[in-house]
Amino acid sequence: LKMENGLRRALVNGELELHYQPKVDITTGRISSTEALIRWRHPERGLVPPGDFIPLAEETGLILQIGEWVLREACRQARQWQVNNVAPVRVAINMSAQQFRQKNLVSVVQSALEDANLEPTYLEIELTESAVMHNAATSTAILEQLSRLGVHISIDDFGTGYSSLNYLRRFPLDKLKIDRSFIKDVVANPEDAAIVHAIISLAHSLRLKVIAEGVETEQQLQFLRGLGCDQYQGFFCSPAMTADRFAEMMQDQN
Ligand code: G
Ligand code: G
Ligand code: MN
Ligand code: NA
Repeated sequence: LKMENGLRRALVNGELELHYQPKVDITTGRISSTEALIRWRHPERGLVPPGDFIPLAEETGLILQIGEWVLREACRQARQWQVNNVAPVRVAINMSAQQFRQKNLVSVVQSALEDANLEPTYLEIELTESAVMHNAATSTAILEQLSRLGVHISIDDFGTGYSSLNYLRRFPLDKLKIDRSFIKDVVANPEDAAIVHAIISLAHSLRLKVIAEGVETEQQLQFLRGLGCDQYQGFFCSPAMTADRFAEMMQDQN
C-alpha cells in the first residue's frame, strides 16, 4: 500500500521520466527511432527501474494512468526534438495489455497525437504477443484503427509467447522485435541462430521489418547483418539515456 501511494504521488508530482534507447538501422548504422523506457525518480530511492514498479501498477490498475502519461510524454518529446531541429525520429512506447484493451484507447492515442501536434508516423506502439493474441479478433479491430491513424505497431519480445501465424498475417503490423534471450548466445548456439534465422524469414515473408534486442557485441551485430536483420537495439550502441543526451547523440550523427 505504501508503494501504491508512492506511485500515485509520483504521477502527481512528476517523478516519472522517460529514458530513450536508440534503434539502429543495421545497413546504414543510423539511428532512426528510439524506445522510451520509463523510470521513477524516487525522492529517497533514486532512479527506480520499471521492473520494480510496473508489476504493481498493473495489479492496481494504475498502469492506465501511467500508460497515458507515457504516451503523452513520448509524443511531447518527439515533437520537442523536431522543434529543436533534431533529425526526425520515431518514438516507440511499451503498451501494457490492460491499456491495449481499454475501451477508448484509439481516441486516447489520437488526442495525445493532436495535443502534441505530432504526425502519427512518429509514434510506434510495442505490444507483446500475449497482449494481442489474447482475444485476437478484438485485437484485429483495435490494431486496424490504430494503423489507420498512421501509428506504427510492433510485437515486442517476439518468440517468448504464443503467436497464431494466421493472426500475425492478418494484423496490420510493421515490425517484430526478436527477444533478447535469443540474441544472447546467437553467435555460438546453433539452435538460437536457427530460431533467429526463422523469425527473420517469417517477418520478411510477411513483409514486416525485424529488429534484434539486446545486441551487446560486434560479433552479434555481424551475425545479424548476415541474416538480413533490419535493425538492432542494445548496449553495443547504447543503453537508454535521458532525452537531452539522446538529442546530443542524434546531433552527433549528422
Ligand atoms: O528499461 P528496462 O530495461 O529496465 O525495461 C524493463 C522492462 O520494463 C521492459 O520489459 C519494458 O518493456 C518495460 N517497460 C519500460 N517502460 C515501460 C512503460 O512505459 N510501460 C510499460 N508497460 N512497460 C515498460
Ligand atoms: O521492452 P523491453 O522488454 O524490450 O525492454 C527493454 C529492456 O532491455 C530494458 O530493460 C533494457 O534496459 C534492456 N536492454 C536493452 N539493451 C540491452 C542489452 O544490450 N543487453 C541487456 N542485457 N539488456 C538490454
Ligand atoms: Mn519494448
Ligand atoms: Na522487449
